[in-house]
Amino acid sequence: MSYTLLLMGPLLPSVMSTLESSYTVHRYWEAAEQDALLDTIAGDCVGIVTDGGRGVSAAVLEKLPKAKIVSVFGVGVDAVDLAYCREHGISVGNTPDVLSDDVADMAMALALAVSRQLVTGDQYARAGRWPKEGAMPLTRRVMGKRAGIFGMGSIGLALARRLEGFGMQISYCNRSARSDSPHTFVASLEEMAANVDYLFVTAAATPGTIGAVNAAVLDALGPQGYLVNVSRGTLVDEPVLVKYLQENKIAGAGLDVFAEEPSIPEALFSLENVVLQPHNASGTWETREAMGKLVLDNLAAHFNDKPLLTPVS
Ligand code: 8YV
Repeated sequence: MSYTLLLMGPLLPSVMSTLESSYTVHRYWEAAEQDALLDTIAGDCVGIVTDGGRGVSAAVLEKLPKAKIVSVFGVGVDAVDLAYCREHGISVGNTPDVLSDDVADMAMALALAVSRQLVTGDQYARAGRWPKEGAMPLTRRVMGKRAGIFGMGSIGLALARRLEGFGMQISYCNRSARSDSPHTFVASLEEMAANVDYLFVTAAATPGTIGAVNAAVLDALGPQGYLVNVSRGTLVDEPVLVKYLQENKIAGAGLDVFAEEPSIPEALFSLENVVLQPHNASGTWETREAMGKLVLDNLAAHFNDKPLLTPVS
């Protein structure tokens, strides 16, 4: 008899098929009556699989008292009710490190795209404007500029390695200085923002970081500064960011994440100083396969009474 799991949302097809060949899987997002599904499986369901965006709420967890593992397809666990899990002895596993290079690549790509106006240039070329109107407007150099990284975890470190290749002066704002980083530690986000051309957001969403990129930080970044966010939209005061972009109070933004995904503030769609992505920084076949393997390995470890490979502490 296989273990019964609840799957909150769709994952990579290969991961879902391995999951469904090893476990009895109930698909929450497809259920017409979700509460009824929870009632039906409550006596059997011993684990939950979800992704970083969906997570799992206390309302679902409390209906499944036998579920003692939440295996998350993603590094961010802000959508999982961790306090509930802690209180009820539920293990939580996530997928750190395997996605850091892709997320750092996306941060770099967004910085390049918004500074060099890649999307605008592409549209200019495709619309046949070059032969008619001549060269497109000039853009801004990236090489040698000053970069500040908010959140120097595995993704921040991977990003710093890329920024070094662009000859950037790098500073970072983190809970504490890192002995394994040669870059300049700045305790205050506002102070760091005042001294950089690019502010990269790579911190996890926690009560201490949510809303941290506020008007004061964007004022400090100033009209020559770019914001790049590959973490969570909730770290930024989004209405203020939209206003600042409309009024050119910052130079531009590269955004992979938003406060109310999958909604994106419509006001951003008409702005040329913004490059948007639909939360796709970890979205490569290679990384999603590696994330899926970790999700499955964490489940296997749990059901074999072994420590999770990548537990959330
Ligand atoms: C994923 C993420 O997009 O790792 C995270 O925290 O946000 C992303 O890698 C998501 O979890 C997959 O749906």
